Amino acid sequence: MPNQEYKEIAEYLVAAEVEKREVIKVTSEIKPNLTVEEGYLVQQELVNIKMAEGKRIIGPKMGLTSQAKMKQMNVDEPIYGYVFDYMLIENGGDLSFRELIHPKVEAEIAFVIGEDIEGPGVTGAQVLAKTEYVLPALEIIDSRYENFNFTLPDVIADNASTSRVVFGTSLKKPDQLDLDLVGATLSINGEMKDLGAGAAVLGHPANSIAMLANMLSRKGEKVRKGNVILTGALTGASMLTAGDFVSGKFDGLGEVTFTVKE
Ligand code: 0L1
Ligand code: MG
Repeated sequence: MPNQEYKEIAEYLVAAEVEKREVIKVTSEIKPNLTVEEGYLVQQELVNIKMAEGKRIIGPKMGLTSQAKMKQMNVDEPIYGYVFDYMLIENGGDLSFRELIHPKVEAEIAFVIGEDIEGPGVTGAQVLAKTEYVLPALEIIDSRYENFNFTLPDVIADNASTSRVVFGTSLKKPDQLDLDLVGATLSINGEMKDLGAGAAVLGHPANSIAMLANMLSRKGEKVRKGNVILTGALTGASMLTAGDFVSGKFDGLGEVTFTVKE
């Protein structure tokens, strides 16, 4: 497929995000045989478009890191996408429902990277040694596809459904916690929607960043010092609606909240 075609698919997805409307998945009509590798080439074009608009990368993120989600999608490898500066919402702040299509929220642990991490062959222990801090987060995913209906190449092209992120304000050194044992609850309007532990993320959230570094190395890239990286969901994803008050409570890492405004 020529580069121009990847770029046109990326433009189709960026337009859906900007115009806040769901679109038919790429593999339905535009490119039925889109592969995983091509999905990442479209994603790269989408990243290039955002960078050309002056948007800044906060860090890559990992998705589909739990056995439950991988089984649901019938895949054996997680995916990555990128979080940009315009996606950040402060802890306790407001999420604008009208800016999004059909958002869902999930509870995650994020890492602040202290030194470059270059694959292949990176291990979770090496990641921990190069991590400055860990912090709690709520990720808001918002697939640009109708009804969150997509194949793996589709969701990769769509920047892994990345939309908004609320980072918590409690930063800990990674050796202050057993991150695989850190539990989290996700509540909406005081009702607990789901709960989980760090081990849901590939056995340990550091393994997720090791896998990310190894995946990035396939395109000659690395995890960079200063990246803030979402490692994947401890909980399932819950639908959001205007008026919701959302709270994620993390053992040893405090609480992250936001309100969904019209
Ligand atoms: O962050 C995530 O795990 C989302 C990955 C994409 C799958 C989805 O949109 O549900
Ligand atoms: Mg996520």
